[in-house]
Amino acid sequence: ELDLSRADALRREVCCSDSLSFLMEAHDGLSAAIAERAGFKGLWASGLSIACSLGYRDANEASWSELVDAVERIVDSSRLPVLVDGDGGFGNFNNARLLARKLRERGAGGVALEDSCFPKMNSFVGNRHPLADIEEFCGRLRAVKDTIGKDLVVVARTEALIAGHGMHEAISRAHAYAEAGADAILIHSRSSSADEVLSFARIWQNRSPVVIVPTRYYRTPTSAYRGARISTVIWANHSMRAAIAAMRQVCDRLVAEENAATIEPDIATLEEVFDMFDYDELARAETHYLHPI
Ligand code: SPV
Ligand code: MG
Repeated sequence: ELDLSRADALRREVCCSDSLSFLMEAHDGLSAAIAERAGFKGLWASGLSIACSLGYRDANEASWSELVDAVERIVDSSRLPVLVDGDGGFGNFNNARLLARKLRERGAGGVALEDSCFPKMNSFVGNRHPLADIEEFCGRLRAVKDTIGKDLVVVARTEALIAGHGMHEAISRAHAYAEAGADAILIHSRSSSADEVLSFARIWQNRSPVVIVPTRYYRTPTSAYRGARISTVIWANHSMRAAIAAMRQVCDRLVAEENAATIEPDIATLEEVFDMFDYDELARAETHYLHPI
């Protein structure tokens, strides 16, 4: 029941072309809770950021079960719907539908599957991103749709532009994936300008909702996406990158200064830490259950 309402909540966010939605990256319970408190309405469980937080490379080094465990912490730590980066589904149609079933069990609202081959490599690393055969990938999408029905939003992501195959290939793959039952199309680009995704959106004409990831083309104002009737923007890795910068700075200063006095004003207070996960509730519960009056 909870899962269904999260899928419905995610569908409202991701599949609505009339208003632009934003999904914020989360990679653990803490980043999920912070994003919720900041006011985001949905989360992106980023493969890159989860891998990074576990000390892995974004190359399918984390197993599907490690991903599912990370998603559970994200789901449990906020009330927001979570779109999970399922990479290519960890194998063929059978691995993809198993992943989808497990994600539903852990309370995800949706899964994004990309047309890469196992093991995948992060879209911004290197130049070798072989694409899956269209029919084979459509089989993964159909297997997932048949298995989890309406219980998860299914976003199909094409890496056609990342792989250098051009707009024609991207559009014809989007057609095939929509036909296979995808609820939305994620068009990924490594260009430093939004021109590619905007021209995709122009040609695609909202046959199904469009999701974008402006990691490299971060300068484009959001109004351009509203104008193009993009449905969803994913801020895919920004909490993880903020954490790297902040942790690095604190470590460097502690090594150099051997003293925490100057750092104290720049880091979260312990009160903020305890407030984040409602330690007061535990104290009240103890009064109720351990020491009833
Ligand atoms: C992720 O956040 O893991 C993504 C987006 O898939 S990207 O890293 O841009 O490929
Ligand atoms: Mg990813």
